[in-house]
Amino acid sequence: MKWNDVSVVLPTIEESGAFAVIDSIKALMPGCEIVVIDRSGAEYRKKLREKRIKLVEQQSKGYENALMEGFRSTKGKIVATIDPDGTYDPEDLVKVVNLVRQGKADMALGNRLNGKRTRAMNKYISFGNNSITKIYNTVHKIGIHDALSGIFAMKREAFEAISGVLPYRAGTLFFVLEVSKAGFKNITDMPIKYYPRPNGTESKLAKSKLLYGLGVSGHIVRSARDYSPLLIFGVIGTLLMLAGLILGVLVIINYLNTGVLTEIGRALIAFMLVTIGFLSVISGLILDLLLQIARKMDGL
Ligand SMILES: Nc1nc2c(ncn2[C@@H]2O[C@H](COP(=O)(O)OP(=O)(O)OP(=O)(O)O)[C@@H](O)[C@H]2O)c(=O)[nH]1
Ligand SMILES: [Mg+2]
Repeated sequence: MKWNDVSVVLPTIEESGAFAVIDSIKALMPGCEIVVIDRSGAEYRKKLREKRIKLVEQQSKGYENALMEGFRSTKGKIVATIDPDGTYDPEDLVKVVNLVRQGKADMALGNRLNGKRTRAMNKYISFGNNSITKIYNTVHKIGIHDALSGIFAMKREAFEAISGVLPYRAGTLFFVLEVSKAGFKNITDMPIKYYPRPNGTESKLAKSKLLYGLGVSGHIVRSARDYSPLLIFGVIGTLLMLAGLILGVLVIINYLNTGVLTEIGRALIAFMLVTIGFLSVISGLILDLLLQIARKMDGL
């Protein structure tokens, strides 16, 4: 089988596992275009050049920018990526690429989670990834399971549709979100394997994983606010009101039992929670109304 229609982009910062990944891809998909988008030192780049791949020296910063820059310099009808740090199996890349190649999807992703936690992923990342994927699926009505996967592929047209978008810090989710916003809704995933990072190599994103997680979550809340403010403000507001009501009932029970109103502080907090919750729901309704109007005006 010929693979000339496929381009694979590998993002690297001093990633020692990349050389083996390049060899595997060449063996598994002979003829495919391999582009390495790199932000390493001279020594590493020298070794990369010996691999006879297309080396692009990254001008921008960050993972999302790296992939955008890498994809822009490809030619294939299908563009794909795999994190070349030894945590993914190139055979899985072939399977994911085939989903797009066979016309089964506009975009396909590897799913490391398979509904449960893999040992290679720490608890915090796994929980964050799971929650983000669930919120994202609900808001955007897509059924993927691993929004931060390091293996994905898409049709060239899907990439062209988003090639002008300014990347934001959301990892793979940035691509999923923008591709679906651009009208390529057929986004699917399939189970893949995931291994711990090889000993002696360090994560490039993990140094700031908490910050990264916060960045991604911030983005989710913003996009939920823009897409369905009623959902996000409604849920937050309802939870606050519920908490306030429970606290209020406890204060009242205490008053009925003792005959004196001692828990004034608690009563005030309960009142505040209910008020803020109510305001949040009202804000959701108003933002939702504004969004409906904006959408109508867009359509005119
Ligand atoms: N060119 C480029 N590559 C990057 C950048 N940030 C991360 N990478 C590469 O992108 C891939 C994914 O980054 P990782 O550090 O493995 O992130 P991760 O998979 O979330 O973290 P681990 O679970 O620790 O592997 C790796 O091959 C990195 O070398 C960047 O700013 N530029
Ligand atoms: Mg990794």
